[in-house]
Amino acid sequence: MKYILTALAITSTLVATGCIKETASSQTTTPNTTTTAEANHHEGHNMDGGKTSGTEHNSHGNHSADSTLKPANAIAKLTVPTKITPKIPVELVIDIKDKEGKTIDNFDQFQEQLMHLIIVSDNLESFNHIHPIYKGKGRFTVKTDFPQAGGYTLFSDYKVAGKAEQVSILKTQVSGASGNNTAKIDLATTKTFGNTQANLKLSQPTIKAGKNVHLIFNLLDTKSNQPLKDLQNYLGEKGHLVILKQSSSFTEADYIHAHAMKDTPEGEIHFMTSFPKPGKYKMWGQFNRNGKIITADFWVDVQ
Ligand SMILES: [Cu+2]
Repeated sequence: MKYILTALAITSTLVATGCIKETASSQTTTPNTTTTAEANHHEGHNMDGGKTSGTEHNSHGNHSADSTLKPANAIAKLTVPTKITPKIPVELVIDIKDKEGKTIDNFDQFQEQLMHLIIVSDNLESFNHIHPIYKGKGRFTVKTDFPQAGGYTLFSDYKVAGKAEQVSILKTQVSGASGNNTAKIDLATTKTFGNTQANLKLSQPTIKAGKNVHLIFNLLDTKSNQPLKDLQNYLGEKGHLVILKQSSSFTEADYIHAHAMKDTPEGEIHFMTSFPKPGKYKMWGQFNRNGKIITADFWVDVQ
């Protein structure tokens, strides 16, 4: 099954109107979603406006059977309070409309939710994965806080009923003296997150852009030093992996969401994906340890 992803430039506007800020976003692509249910063979990964790039087997595909669906080309608008202060919860309102400005009413669930919202700070230090509640008439809301001052990008991932999954990019600003906006790139492959030690292993010594790579998260209990035995499914899968390419201004082309492969050894979570372009990428693996979500983040360098 072949299909072409057409990436259009994202138009983002930040309008301050009275007591609210609004950010509009539109694009017409399906997200870079990797599924392990099948390896969709579509050629190239079209960030560059339509050229296909070689015949490398590329597993970027939609969620399983969705690859025949058409994009909805919906537009998301974010409304937040005028002033967002670090660590104070605020309500985020996301309205989904069609190109004509008509409200979209019906959405399909995927990964057990109607919308997945990934929020990252511009320096990629903070990561938040939340699920806005559908209020009807195209409106999703969620309460959250932001850890520090500075710019944030929100990747709102949803599926208009009967259409392909899509990602809309939204941006917002958190007030206060913003610290370091440059990403701290740490290429360590062993890190400890609470009582979990995560080791990242790659199927090859260097990751090449456009080539499939197998990412293995080896998870050990820090007390027993044994592979985790208390892993449970998270949002219907053994784990989820969000990958973002370091960028001064994110687009949906920088976003990859990979799903864990099935039938892997205890304490190991495997992902298969490919990175579209050379650069530094940060990834956040999320796993469910007996009801508690662990987020394990790593940087990788793609040649
Ligand atoms: Cu989610």
